[in-house]
Amino acid sequence: MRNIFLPIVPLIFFVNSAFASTVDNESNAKVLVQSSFARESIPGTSISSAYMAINNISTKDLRLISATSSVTDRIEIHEHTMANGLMRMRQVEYVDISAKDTVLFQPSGLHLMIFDLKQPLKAKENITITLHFDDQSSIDVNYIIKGLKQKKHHH
Ligand SMILES: [Cu+2]
Repeated sequence: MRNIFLPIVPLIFFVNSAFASTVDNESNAKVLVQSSFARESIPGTSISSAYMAINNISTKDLRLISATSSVTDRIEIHEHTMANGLMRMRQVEYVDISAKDTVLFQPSGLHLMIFDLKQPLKAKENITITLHFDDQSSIDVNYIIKGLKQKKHHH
């Protein structure tokens, strides 16, 4: 996520990967979604997670209330929290994005949790997720699929 605020080189990279989606149903843009990506699904599972930065470019507070996609019938808004040194996640009903503010969905924080994938998500493919807001507006966001991190599980 930190790349967002770095100049020039990362921006060119993001533009090339078609990261930005603007505009809502009405044509007066309310949110700008950047740096959107989803994780490749772990083999043998039908879950994934998706991340992005949602910038409310309007002058009114907005509330993200749901997300939908053709790749599944079940996407939840989740949040990671640390409790007694353990990473936990829980579902949240909505996420408020104040006027002119940006909310980050990022690993170890807020994320879209994708369940019951109809097909596995493969690296370098794209999916579309529609974000729905409490003012009835919505936005289709393109998410590039990133490969799984090659990290070993230690205990
Ligand atoms: Cu989750």
